[in-house]
Amino acid sequence: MMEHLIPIHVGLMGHIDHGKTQLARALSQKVSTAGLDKHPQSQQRGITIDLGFTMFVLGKYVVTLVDSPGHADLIRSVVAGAGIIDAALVVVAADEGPKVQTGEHLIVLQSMDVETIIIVVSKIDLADEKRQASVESTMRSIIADLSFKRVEYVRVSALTGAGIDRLRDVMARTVTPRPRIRDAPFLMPVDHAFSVKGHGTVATGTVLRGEAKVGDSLELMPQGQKGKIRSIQTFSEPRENTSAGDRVGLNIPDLESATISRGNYLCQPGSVRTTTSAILQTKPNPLYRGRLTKGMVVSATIGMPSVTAELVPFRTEGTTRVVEDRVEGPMSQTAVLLQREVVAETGMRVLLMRTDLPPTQMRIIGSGEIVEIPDKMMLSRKHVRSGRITRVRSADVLVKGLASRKETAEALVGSSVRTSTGRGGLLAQTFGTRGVLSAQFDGPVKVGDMVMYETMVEEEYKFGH
Ligand SMILES: Nc1nc2c(ncn2[C@@H]2O[C@H](COP(=O)(O)OP(=O)(O)OP(=O)(O)O)[C@@H](O)[C@H]2O)c(=O)[nH]1
Ligand SMILES: [Mg+2]
Repeated sequence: MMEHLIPIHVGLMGHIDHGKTQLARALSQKVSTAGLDKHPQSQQRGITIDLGFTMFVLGKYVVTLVDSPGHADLIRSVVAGAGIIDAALVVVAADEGPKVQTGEHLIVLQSMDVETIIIVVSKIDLADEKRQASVESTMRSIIADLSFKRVEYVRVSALTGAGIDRLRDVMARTVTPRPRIRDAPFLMPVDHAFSVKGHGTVATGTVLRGEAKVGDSLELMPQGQKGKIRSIQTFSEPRENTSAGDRVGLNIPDLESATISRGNYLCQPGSVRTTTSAILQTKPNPLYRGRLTKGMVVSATIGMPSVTAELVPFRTEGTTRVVEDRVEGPMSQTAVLLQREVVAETGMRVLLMRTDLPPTQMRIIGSGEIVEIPDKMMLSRKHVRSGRITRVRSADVLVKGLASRKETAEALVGSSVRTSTGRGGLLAQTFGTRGVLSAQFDGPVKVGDMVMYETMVEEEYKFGH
């Protein structure tokens, strides 16, 4: 029956304790195996530790709610969730009003191109009408500075049920699925993997594109292991096949559940590649106040997995990518060097974050889109060799220190140099056997002036080098 409904995926985001999980319970009919706050630590601490999935039917839609943790340290789960949703409910408690992670999650959603959001003012049983209106109006002014396409406002209490039906109506009217591409190789990021007694490994996730059916062989990436689908389920209902947009559990006994982690992908064998570096077209977050420097270590979420990465900003001169030590103003392109291999393809969204900063500061540097995945990340750096003028003669000038041997000096003949005083010159010929060069300058120079010879050195860049 569920197979005739259109699947949509809606994230629940917002500051810790603002009532996301309680709202998921109020809206839902079925909780999945990786359901709400099942983690033992979750029950102990009374907070959400990991993504939780529940579902309910809403008119022609079957809605999967993706409940995320509000705790600042668990922001990577929020970003992972943002990659698989069509819209989000941003929950703000009426008693507390917007807090740090309210804003941070809004930036994550905007960076990940989630265009439709519903601001849910929650716990209205704890605040009077005036207070509710004030929280809503603060949210309206925050939203005014952001670029969401569609924003709705609803006030609810998960405790009394007030506003829940209206929230359902608003969701039915505003949330639309992102385009689902069926006619493409199967691709699904895994969010949970576990072993079921008598069945073996089950991997759950949201199918990003393509189709698969029972009996098909899939490849686990980046590991590269293959396995056959024995059965498929959506919220414990068995089915024969699945396609883009579905939330499914795939039973693949050939795979070992312990080797699968969040952000691994199941795909049509041979259809995706892995990489340890990529070129990003970046969209800086205007609220990020920190500096960007070469080799800066960040957390990069590429599709679903988060990886420690180094940023190497560069500018393009002709076909050469020249590394910049520091970026003043917004960077446009950057190389990202990853600590480990991940699945990547051009067009994938990447979120760049400073997880080393305290969560009260803006941690999101910006986002980007992968525009190129080179086989080797080759970047160029300006290399400066310097020497000094040792003698000024009537016909030429002698320069020492640019080379130490005649052979090296010979290689420099014909090259342009300049002095620290701004004179341009040409290295004309070698002089003697010690690497001294004879040069001509375009103006007066004197003994002791520094002479610089600049070259571009192209090197392969890797994380940690
Ligand atoms: N009075 C009242 N309390 C609520 C309401 N919704 C949630 N709560 C309470 O607020 C506390 C936090 O609720 P949760 O739903 O777990 O909050 P959360 O946003 O999921 O928290 P994290 O997942 O840890 O970020 C719990 O004690 C809930 O019982 C509400 O509508 N009214
Ligand atoms: Mg929760």
